[in-house]
Amino acid sequence: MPGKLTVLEGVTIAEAITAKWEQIWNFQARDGDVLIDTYPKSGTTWMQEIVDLILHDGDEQICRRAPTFERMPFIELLHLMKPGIEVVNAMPSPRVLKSHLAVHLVPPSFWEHNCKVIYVARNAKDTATSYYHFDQTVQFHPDPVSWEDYLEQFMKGDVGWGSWYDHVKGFWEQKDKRNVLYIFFEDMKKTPQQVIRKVAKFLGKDLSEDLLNKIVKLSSFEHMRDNPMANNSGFPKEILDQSKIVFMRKGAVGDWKTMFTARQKEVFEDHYKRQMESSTLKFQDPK
Ligand code: PPS
Repeated sequence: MPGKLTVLEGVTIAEAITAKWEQIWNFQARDGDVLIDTYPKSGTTWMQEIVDLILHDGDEQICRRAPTFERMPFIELLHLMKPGIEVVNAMPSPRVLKSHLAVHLVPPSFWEHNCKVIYVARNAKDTATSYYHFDQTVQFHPDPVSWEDYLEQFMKGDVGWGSWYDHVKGFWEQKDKRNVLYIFFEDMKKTPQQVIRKVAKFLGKDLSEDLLNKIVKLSSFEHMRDNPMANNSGFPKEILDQSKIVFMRKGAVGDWKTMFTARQKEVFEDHYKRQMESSTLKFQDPK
């Protein structure tokens, strides 16, 4: 049975999440926790691997100790999968946690403890393309009917975790007021060394040139795709059915060109301009 979406404080979100909202909202973050927050399909898993490698000095074996979702739990899905809230509460500090929640839905304890938040944003057209494929695997979301319909829903924010526009702008507006490092997926592709250095500095780590290059290699698409502890292949099937589409799909910039018609591009870009014109946030738009 495909899942259903509802609306929570202006954000379209899965009923599977709102069913446990009180527990999620009351999540107890601690001093030293690191939160990786993104709109879905923006490079979360990639950033998780980078952060784990930085915190463990590039030790490949330690970073293969468990799948990503156990090493760095997904706070709004804890009730649906392992590790549950009890395991996460007992995890030693510093914990690294994952979320896709919009900035105003992030549990307040993260802000109260001034936790470091790493936000990754990806250009809208590639995000929509990646999400269309991914939503065919997500069991707690409705199944996309067609690409055409899905793209319209994406533009309206009628997909899981809501409007891409509100999400990326929401964190952008808060980044200087809170402890938020704002990173772009396109920069991670173009200059991984620079991004990894920036993330390491934010986490209080200084990387040697050798260690930096090692982390670039271990977090590359090819390396992660072939690493069962980093490619999400072990995600419970009841949540993610990857029998037709795998999680590590393409990892490219500009893949939107394989999906958008000329007309869809025109309509999308016109709508995009109106949504983003009042913001100082600028994306690299792969032509
Ligand atoms: S999720 O499910 O929302 O948390 O997905 P998320 O991890 O944010 O994003 C998944 C997309 O990121 C791509 N990916 C990578 N690209 C480049 N390099 C590396 N190392 C990497 N790891 C993951 C993944 O393939 C998804 O993008 P698409 O375009 O679908 O391939």
